[in-house]
Amino acid sequence: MTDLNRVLVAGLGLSGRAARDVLLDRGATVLTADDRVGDLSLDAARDRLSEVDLIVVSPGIPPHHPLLADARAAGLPVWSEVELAWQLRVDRAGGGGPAPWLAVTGTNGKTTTVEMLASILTAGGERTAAVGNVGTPVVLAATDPTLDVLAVELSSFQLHHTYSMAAEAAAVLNLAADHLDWHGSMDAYAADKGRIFTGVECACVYNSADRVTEELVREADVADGAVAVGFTLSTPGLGQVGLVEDVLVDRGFTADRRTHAAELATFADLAHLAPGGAALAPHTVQNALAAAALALAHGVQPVAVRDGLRAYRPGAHRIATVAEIDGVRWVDDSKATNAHAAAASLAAFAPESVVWIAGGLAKGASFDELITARRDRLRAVVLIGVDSAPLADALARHAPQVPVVRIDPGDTGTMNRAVQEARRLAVDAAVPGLTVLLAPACASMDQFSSYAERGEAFAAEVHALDPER
Ligand code: UMA
Repeated sequence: MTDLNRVLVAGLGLSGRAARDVLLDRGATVLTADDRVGDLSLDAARDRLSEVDLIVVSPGIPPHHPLLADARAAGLPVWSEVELAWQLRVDRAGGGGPAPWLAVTGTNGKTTTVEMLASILTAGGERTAAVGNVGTPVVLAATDPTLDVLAVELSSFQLHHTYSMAAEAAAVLNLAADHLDWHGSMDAYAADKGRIFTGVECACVYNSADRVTEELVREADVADGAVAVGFTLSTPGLGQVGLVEDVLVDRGFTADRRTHAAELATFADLAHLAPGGAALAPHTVQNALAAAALALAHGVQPVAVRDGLRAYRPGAHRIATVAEIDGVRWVDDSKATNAHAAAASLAAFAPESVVWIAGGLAKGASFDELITARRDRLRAVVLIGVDSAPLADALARHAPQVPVVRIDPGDTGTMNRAVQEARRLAVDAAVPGLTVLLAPACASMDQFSSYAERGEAFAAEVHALDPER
């Protein structure tokens, strides 16, 4: 049993502060270190390791950081805030032990999926919260006795140092190259994602169209009796949830699944999630099916799936129309922080209809596949960020005919300049039905504090274009 009396909390962001507070409440002696906050840097903390029995590390600190290398060499356990949360779970006020966890990971769609899941669980009468990478540290929810069940979004960073979690049900939505600078390789990234299935009690949910997610289930060490359930955009076979025309159906959990599919919801229940009245994006339906599968594994009734999906409203910065000015639609998808998400975003628009604002921190990714697959959508491109060379090179290789404007990272008012350039390019194009789309395919932290701040800066500049508002 790890001693929790003397703990170093490395990183004092959202999760580090929550970990510190919960540990202090339990009477632990807590040392904190951060390169930006307080007076002990991560480097300086390397000399204080003899004072602690455990390190709780923030997700943004990569495993190759010298502090963590020293800790491993000294035999000190290194936990994520999620591992701490699992270890400190409290019993539910209503009895029955700690609240079970329904966990979601994947390269894209996990925030939407946990929020859909929380909405379905709420419709089913459960007291729940969407927590984890979505924004609320898991350790706060796990120590809250009023919650019946948790909808937990987990990033690969969080899973890397998580060892004991045994979710009631877990899903891997998809896997595409991301965060390779942090993990070192695609295999290491996939392996960390796969940890979500370890010890699962009831159901491992995978994407039938993404073989890697299915392999992760096959390789997982789960509890006896746990089942694998795939989600598909086709007619589901036994052991899947999927579609019969425009109806979401279940053949994974319903008692008569050998012969029947149980209706869960229809496309009409999701109609409010189609951008600007366009067709429902395939990934939205996949996310809804994954959320439904996790909720069914927990035991909610099919009617709660329908009611929860109807009630769900997407968060900000996810293909949100900010304004329509002089016939040009301005769309904020700042949440598209990698190539896979930007590809899904661009797919929602007609050929040659997008002035695309992209760039930021590339995180070691390649953009060749993205540009090859979506160059037909592009009318023009505005590149922002300190690291725009990989995107600029991919555009030059695969879409040389598309005009590209690069905003110098040394310029002040990056987003102001990007929006002005995008407007000029849209006006010059002089064709109807154009969209200026912020879907950067990159993280934001080079020039903004978060994808949310980047999206808000975009919206503010767009609104400033329209004096009528
Ligand atoms: N720090 C250092 N030295 C370093 C790196 C970081 O001192 O070398 C310090 C920073 O100064 C800062 C703290 O560590 O004070 C930052 O911590 P953090 O970046 O790990 O972030 P938190 O504020 O704890 O937020 C984390 C998640 N952040 C990351 O994974 C980078 C949040 O996900 C999450 O919402 C929050 O915990 C609550 O669980 C954000 C994210 O960008 C949304 N996630 C990535 C993504 O979705 O792609 C994985």
